[in-house]
Amino acid sequence: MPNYYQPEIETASQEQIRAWQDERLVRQVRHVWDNVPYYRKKMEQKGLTPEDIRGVEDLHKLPFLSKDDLREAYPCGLLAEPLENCVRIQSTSGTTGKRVVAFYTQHDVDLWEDCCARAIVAAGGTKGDVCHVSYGYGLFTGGPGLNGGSHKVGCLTLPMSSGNTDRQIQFMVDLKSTILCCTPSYAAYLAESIHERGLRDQICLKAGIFGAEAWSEDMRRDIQDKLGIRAYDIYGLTETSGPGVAFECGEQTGMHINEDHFIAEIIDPDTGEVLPEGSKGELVFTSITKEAFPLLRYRTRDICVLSRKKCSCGRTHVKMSKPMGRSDDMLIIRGVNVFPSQIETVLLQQGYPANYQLVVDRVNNSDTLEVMVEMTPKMASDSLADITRMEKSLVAEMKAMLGIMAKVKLVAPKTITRSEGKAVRVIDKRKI
Ligand code: DLL
Repeated sequence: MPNYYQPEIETASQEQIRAWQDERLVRQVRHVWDNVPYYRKKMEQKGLTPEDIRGVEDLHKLPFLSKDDLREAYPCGLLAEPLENCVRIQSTSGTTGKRVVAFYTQHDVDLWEDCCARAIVAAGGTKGDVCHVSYGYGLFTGGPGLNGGSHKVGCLTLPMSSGNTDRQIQFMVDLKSTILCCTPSYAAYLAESIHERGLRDQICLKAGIFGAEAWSEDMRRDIQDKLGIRAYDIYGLTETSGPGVAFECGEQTGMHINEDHFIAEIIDPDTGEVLPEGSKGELVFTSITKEAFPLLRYRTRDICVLSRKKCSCGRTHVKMSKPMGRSDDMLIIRGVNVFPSQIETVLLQQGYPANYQLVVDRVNNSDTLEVMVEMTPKMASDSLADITRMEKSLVAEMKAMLGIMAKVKLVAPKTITRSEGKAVRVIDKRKI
């Protein structure tokens, strides 16, 4: 029974990783050139042929792909295999424009599930575990990806999908779930609900695999404390297959990118220039093993840092930091760049739950930011004067973190709508 910790791959030397990437990149460029007229045209516009790409050192010559390219090529324009060789699609929610549809051959599904299996193993998962998958199933990649990974590890898999919190908790208790997979905001909600029902002692969870949205270190601590688990980050995007592109190990200091399948670069989001290791910039992925939907130099819009510092777990694959927001999630408020994650950090540090919503508007030609924050039940029982004092203190903390004034409104517990998938943190009325 393979346990999906694959030391010959996951602890390979830098030279070995590079050799795999060189060989696979050359093959992939040829595959795309031969089968994807859309990308071939982009290469031709740069005067490139496959012969110009002899390895990773030539990667920077290739044109970028962006979400706009994917939308333009919707639905099949970037498909690199005949449709009859494909066995699955997954898709983004399409809330910010046309949906992105990703295609998979059986081989692609297999490799994707291998990546998710590695993530489960890195979080301490083994054959005897009960893996409770509360990511959404269907077109969203979270449920199907972790479900497949869990099967491969040999865990008993509970395909819960999101929602129906009572049933989630009931199964957790009755079937003794040991690993919870869901978005961090849903994990926080489940933790809160478990405490309210007085069921904390009946929960057997030991680990959580949480991703698909930004979450801070403070939020990690909060969930870990409430559920008595270790919470691991997992990253991915529909365009590159789904979760499992990168995952955390026991060190919990960033996510190892599966470099045998993906080449990662960090670029300056404004100029496109490739930045040296350790620089903060936009993450770009090239998928070197995908058959149906291979993307070369895909701009994720996620801002992060890569590190090759030695990891105590022994894995040698490069680590990415938690995304520090997305360049397109970034709010520009009165000319200042604001990431929702900065606000979350302030809230959690001040002892507030991570239930908040930002409302951005424009009044008299000036941007306004209002932060609605839920109080804990104990805070809500404080006097009005105390609540006003807490609001003022939060305004000062946010000014220090963001550099701009925000209006803060403390609201009663459970008044901000809970999400069962990705949390809706921002309402930008300027765009409505
Ligand atoms: O969110 C895939 C996924 C499912 C990842 C389950 C992890 C777990 P999309 O819906 O296409 O795919 O959204 C991709 O979500 O570009 C990031 O901005 C964000 N994201 C994903 N994982 C993380 C994470 C899935 N661990 C977009 N931390 C990405 C912060 C994340 N942001």
